[in-house]
Amino acid sequence: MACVAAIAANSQTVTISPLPQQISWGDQAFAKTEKFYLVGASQADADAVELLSSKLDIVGTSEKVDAKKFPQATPIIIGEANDKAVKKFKKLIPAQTEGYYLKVSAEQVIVAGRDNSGTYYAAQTLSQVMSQNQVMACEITDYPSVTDRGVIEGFYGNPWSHKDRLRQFDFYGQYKMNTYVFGPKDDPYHRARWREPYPADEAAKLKELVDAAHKNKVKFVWAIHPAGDIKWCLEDSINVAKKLERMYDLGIRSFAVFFDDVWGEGARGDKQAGLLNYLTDNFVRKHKDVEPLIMCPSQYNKGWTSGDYLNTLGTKMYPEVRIMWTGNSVVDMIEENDMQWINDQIKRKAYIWLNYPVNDYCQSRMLMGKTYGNGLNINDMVSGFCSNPMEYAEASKVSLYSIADYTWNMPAYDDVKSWERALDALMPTSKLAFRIFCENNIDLGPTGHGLRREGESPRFAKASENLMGTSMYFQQLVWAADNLLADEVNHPEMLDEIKPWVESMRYLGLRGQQYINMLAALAQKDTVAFIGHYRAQLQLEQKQKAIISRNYEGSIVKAKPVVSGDVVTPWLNEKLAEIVKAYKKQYTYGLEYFPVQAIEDGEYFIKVNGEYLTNAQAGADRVGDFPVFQAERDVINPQRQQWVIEQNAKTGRYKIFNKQDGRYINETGAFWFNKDRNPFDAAWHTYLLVKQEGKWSIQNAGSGGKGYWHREGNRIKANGSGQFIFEIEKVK
Ligand code: LOG
Repeated sequence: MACVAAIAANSQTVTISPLPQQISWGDQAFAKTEKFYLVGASQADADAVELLSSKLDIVGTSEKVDAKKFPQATPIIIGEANDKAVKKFKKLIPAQTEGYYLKVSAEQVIVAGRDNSGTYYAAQTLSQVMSQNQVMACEITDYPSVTDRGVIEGFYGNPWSHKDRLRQFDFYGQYKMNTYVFGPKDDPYHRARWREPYPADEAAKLKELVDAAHKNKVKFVWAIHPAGDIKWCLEDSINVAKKLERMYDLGIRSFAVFFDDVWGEGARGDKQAGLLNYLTDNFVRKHKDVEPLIMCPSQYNKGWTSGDYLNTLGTKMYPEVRIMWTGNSVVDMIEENDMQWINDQIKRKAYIWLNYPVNDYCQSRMLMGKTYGNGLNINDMVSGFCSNPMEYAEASKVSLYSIADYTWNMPAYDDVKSWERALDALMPTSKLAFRIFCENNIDLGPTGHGLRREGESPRFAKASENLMGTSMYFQQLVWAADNLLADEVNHPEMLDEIKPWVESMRYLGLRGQQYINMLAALAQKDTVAFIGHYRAQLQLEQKQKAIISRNYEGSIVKAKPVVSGDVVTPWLNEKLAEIVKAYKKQYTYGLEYFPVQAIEDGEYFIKVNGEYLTNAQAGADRVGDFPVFQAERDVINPQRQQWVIEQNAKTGRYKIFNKQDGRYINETGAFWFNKDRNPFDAAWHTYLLVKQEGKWSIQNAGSGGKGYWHREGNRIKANGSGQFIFEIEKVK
């Protein structure tokens, strides 16, 4: 025992984030309460000096190491490679830009940067080392794997607030990310009204942001998105240059031009290259302190490439202009082969725009899981690596913490450990509750972009093997939610952001408990109790469904939270449907409390104006043809006009298939059938049926969008408003 305790007392208790390139720990150097004096402060990076002064007990400054002047204090020797104070340690400082050497010992601390950022990062690391109660000696040689590391605010939806951004910059400084690209799609002066200057008050705020970024050694890259309506003429080239010039006046020194998500004229590679070259000549090169431009192409992922667009950019655009890239598709993780391919096309190193953890295309989900899937050997193949996050700035930090880890020390990146450290750092005293929250908010569900994230609700499969485990799991959800909702210590801004999801998780837990109660009531044949719990469950479900995130006036995107949308939620919905079915089979008591199924499972004619929807070319394997309207009953093959309509227990939506050959109708109104995915795709091929004054509307649901079926010529289409036009009649 004594031996174990001794080891514990003499080993470090903190893991530095991001992981340093080289680190060796020694014995105890001093206590957390140690006093220090600074040597070299007048020449050293001012932000680094300020940081240490705010975090440590600094009793004064001195020109040289002088034990007599501050007998009770330890010297911190600080500065950049050529500064007087650190000159003699110059050989120890790594040659890489932003590199640093940090040595903590009982006698002295050395904080030596290759450049200003290096010193600042050494100071950041030192403040992490100092967070231990017994501060252990250590020697660190450190530098980044990727030159431009950080975040691109590039999503659709509510842009981050001023305060969100200020907090982000502190976070980037803390975890050594050096880049922030400003490109929120719904900032009017970035995109829709790109020609206009920011109003004075907004410009002043931007100036404040730029200063805050620079204090944290973060490059503030301001992006313009003129592609929607730019005219390829000198006048508009001048308009872009003018706007950049105005942004320069606010202190911005790095710029980007975006052409993503446009088609037609705005997407022409030759014209875009021309504009970037014009801006390089007439704006960048006119200033001594402006970085080469960054551009986001229209074909920004491999799936969208065609013609010689990329080659045009690669050959016509000045080689110093950096080109952004999201990977093999819009939302993708990046690997070595992918980098090889794109770099060959554009004849330069692509600048990665990683569309994760952005959730603007799956707004009901919070993406709180591990950040994995990017190659660990691509650091020399990229000219930058930025993550596009969620409009939920604080919640995004779980992933951004790992992006910082990954881009700083790529070969050593471990997504699992990084995620664990992120939870610790972000919610130190609510870690367990926060962990349960994050575990249940991981996957994106099926989306057009296809990315899925593994491991949602990882403990549920085991837990739900038996009743006790299931009950415990739902209790945990409630416990974690209650703790987070009551938490007044940790990270209030984060809790505020995730609150709608936390509340939804609480309702999910409570509903699960009611399900367990329903099971017990059924086992005991207690119909009154069963109906009681059933009703309680319904009420909870209604409250859960009423939760809306970002529900304020002027909100660009409101979201209906879904928690564990891939695991626990569908499981519970299915179980509830099953148990209700089982109850209805045995009992009649309380039937009036169950919602009436709009249409009973069965076989139907589907008609518009008396004409029958008909499977005219039956063929079980054919896809893509579509049913047509026919005035007459088909007396030879009556089944061609008979449609089986069944409610899907899992989703409550209806599937519709033809009696003749079993083919389904898909979201475009065409036939679909997939042997591999038999019987059908519940996410895509299900509908909502609603009746009003004798007529039905059939609406796409799930992944199929929300379009209503309507009649176009002789067929149905599902992209419009065709409400209450269908006659649905039971086949007798
Ligand atoms: C947009 C981006 C959006 C993201 C995810 C790029 C280059 N552009 O499909 O603003 O946040 O995908 O929805 C995009 O990724 N378009």
